[in-house]
Amino acid sequence: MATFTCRSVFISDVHLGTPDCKAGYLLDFLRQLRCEKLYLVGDIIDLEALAKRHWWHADHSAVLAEVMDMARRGVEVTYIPGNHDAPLRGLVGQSFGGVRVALDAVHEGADGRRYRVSHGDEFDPEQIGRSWMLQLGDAMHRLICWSNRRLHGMRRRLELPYVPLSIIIKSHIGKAMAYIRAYEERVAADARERGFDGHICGHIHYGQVRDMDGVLYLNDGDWVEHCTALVEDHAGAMELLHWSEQPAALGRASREQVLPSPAASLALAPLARRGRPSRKLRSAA
Ligand SMILES: [Mn+2]
Repeated sequence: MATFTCRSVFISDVHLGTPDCKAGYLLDFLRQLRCEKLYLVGDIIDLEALAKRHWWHADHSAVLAEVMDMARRGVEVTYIPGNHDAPLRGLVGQSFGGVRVALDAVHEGADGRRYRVSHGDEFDPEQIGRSWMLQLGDAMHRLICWSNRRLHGMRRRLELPYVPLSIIIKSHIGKAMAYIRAYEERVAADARERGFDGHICGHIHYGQVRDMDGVLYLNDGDWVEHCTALVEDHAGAMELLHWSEQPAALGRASREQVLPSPAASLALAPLARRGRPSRKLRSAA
């Protein structure tokens, strides 16, 4: 099997325990991965969804088994709970099979840059309380996920690569983009205030590599719609990677140069080299 080698990997918003999780792609990624550090940046197991409705798939167990196996092989695994797996915050400071649970972390890059790592819900004021806006947002998100599943199934039958639908919708909704931009500003301002070179988070399901006035905003995206991971090479360069039939780089930040990931590239990159998938992948959806 081919291997993908790097120094560190950051993934979040996997939402295991929901039918929208693209566990098949994630499993494929993890099985090829050879890294030294793995950060699970929150919302890995959707305990909130599981509490409402029990749903599970064998692939979801396989993802957890793969992570545990990586820890056994000596990979330094850190689990930072998010808002959908918040009960695990009660286990902060403990270790399970070599997986360390922490509220947040400081990652020192191979090039000496220092990043704070957290899920990122603390920068999302709309999470406070269950307002009707949030309920509406939830219903909208479910509708988008449902449409995305339908579209994905259709495209798979036609043997076209996976395309995230919501990113296309989101990119066209000015209000959503303004919200994302304001969120990024809050995260970057906090990193600047704390004296870090950047902040690595997830939460908003919108992967991004961006320089914000000298501070790096790095969002590792999600495995519900976009199947993205943030990876660090052995020189310290950070890259946002989309992983499906045709992996694509969606932004890169080395010490010398930052190539940001514009919304258009995020939406279209998986389409750029459209063709028949080189290998069959299973999907959990
Ligand atoms: Mn979250």
